[in-house]
Amino acid sequence: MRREKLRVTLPVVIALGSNLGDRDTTLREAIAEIGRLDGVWVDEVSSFYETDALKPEGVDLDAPAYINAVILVRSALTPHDLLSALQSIEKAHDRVRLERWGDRTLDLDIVTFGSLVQHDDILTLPHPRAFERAFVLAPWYEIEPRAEIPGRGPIAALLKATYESPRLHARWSS
Ligand code: A4P
Ligand code: MG
Repeated sequence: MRREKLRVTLPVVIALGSNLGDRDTTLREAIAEIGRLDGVWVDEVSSFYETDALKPEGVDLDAPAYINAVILVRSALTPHDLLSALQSIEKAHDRVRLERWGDRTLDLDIVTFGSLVQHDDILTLPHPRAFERAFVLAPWYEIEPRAEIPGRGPIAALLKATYESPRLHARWSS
């Protein structure tokens, strides 16, 4: 009998964003790289949406627009190990951190990790701002309309309360 190691996994929602360089290619490569991580399996990928850049002072129409997407994965990695794997992928795509919410080639955020609610210097779960961002909620709603954010409620209601309208940019085809 073939013996397989059982690995306990939790469902994880990851948000991807890019507003510098070849945005589509960067996101496609990042999704493939996440799928190749040992202990991470990609289940669903949303369409790609174009969204206006949100800066600390508000929407900035002079900044390059983002492509945003959301993927659903299962992770056998711990939340911190997954975050550092995602940060390595960001780094490989020449991500530089100059200013808060600054333009970037690639941003990978963990939106939810199972139903975990936790906070430390490195990682906050759920992501503290995802609940009010159409650029996260719209792609997520497309692939998991009944999802909820622990402590915040159903994403369908959260999405209705947002003001921005992400524009459909490209359908996902693997
Ligand atoms: N961190 C804590 N919790 C998390 C989490 N759940 N997922 C820490 C990922 N990272 C988490 O992030 C700063 C630190 O947050 C990390 O070192 C990690 O330890 P960062 O990626 O280095 O910098 P950032 O992304 O500029 O900071 P921040 O405040 O997390 O930004 P946001 O909230 O992610 O917003 N506009 C559009 N249209 N589309 C976008 O995708 N993204 C942002 C970034 C701003 N405006 C945008 C978009
Ligand atoms: Mg980030």
